[in-house]
Amino acid sequence: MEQSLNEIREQFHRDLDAITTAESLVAIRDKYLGRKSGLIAASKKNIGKLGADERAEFGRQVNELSREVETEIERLDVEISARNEEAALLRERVDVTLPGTGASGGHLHPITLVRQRIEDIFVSMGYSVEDGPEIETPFYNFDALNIPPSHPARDSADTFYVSDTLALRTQTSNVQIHTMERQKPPLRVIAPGRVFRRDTPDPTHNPMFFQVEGLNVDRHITMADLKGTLTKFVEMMFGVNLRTRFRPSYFPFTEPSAEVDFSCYVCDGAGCRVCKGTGWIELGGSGMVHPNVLETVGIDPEEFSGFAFGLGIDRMAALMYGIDDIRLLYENDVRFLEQFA
Ligand code: 2NM
Repeated sequence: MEQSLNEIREQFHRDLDAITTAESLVAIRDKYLGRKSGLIAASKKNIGKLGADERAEFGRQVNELSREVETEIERLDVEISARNEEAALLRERVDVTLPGTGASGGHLHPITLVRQRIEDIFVSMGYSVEDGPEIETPFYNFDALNIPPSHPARDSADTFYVSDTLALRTQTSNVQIHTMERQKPPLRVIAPGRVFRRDTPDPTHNPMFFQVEGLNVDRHITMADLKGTLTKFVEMMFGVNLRTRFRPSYFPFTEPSAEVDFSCYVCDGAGCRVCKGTGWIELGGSGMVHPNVLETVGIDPEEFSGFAFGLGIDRMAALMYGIDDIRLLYENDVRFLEQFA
């Protein structure tokens, strides 16, 4: 009988050594401790064959084996659970010291970056930033600017008409006209925004582009104020020690009118690729506001005078970022735009 219990014990330990999972542990419990067909229960059936003395001793040994099996199974169950948990932790381990993949945030368009710099410069000089409609009547886009009814710029070959009475503005001057109708001088405003012209796209032209126009109306405003203002702007935008020059020109809305150049910031006037060998870079157009324009908006040209200018924002962006084709700014290819984050 003792031999038999020892055999069960040895078999149990061999079984225990062989198992690795909690499921097989349940099977072992059944095999040894099962109430009906467990090996320990089965060995109890022989108890009747024993004498009274042996019976008590056998009962004690059976109970001891039961407790031992119970304890061992419990111990192994805890061990397997701990092992499983450790394996799971290893499997799901996250190395917090690895570099992150980074969230790609958005950023401003290069034209917006340049526009904001321009706005900051003029705001620092006391200008306010004004906005206006991109679809405009011929009055605000042409008539009020002293552009005659027969002027070629009005032709549908040059201007996008959306109806008989409305067109996409060809410059932002409509904003200055609206502003002068509303406000009495002194007046210092810039109007940045989109403008539209029926041009064939090429590296320096796009049918939609960005302009900033400026207007300063007060008593005793002269050409000297214009030159001082734009020279200061060039210094703040492209670098100190740069010079400007004003070449006589013609616009219907200004008299006199002038094209503005500034000395090349790459070669300082010696001539290079950026200035195409001339030493000068074109900035834009300018002039003294035509008396007819002032009169149209109810400002007395005998009492007030003003200067105005128009600069290309995309041209400046192309210059500052070394972009050789202005159309790249409008394709919205993220691989291109990302360079200006
Ligand atoms: C330019 C060049 C010269 C201009 C004129 C006016 C207004 F409304 F006051 F008459 N605004 N902007 C102007 C003057 C625009 O663009 C090349």
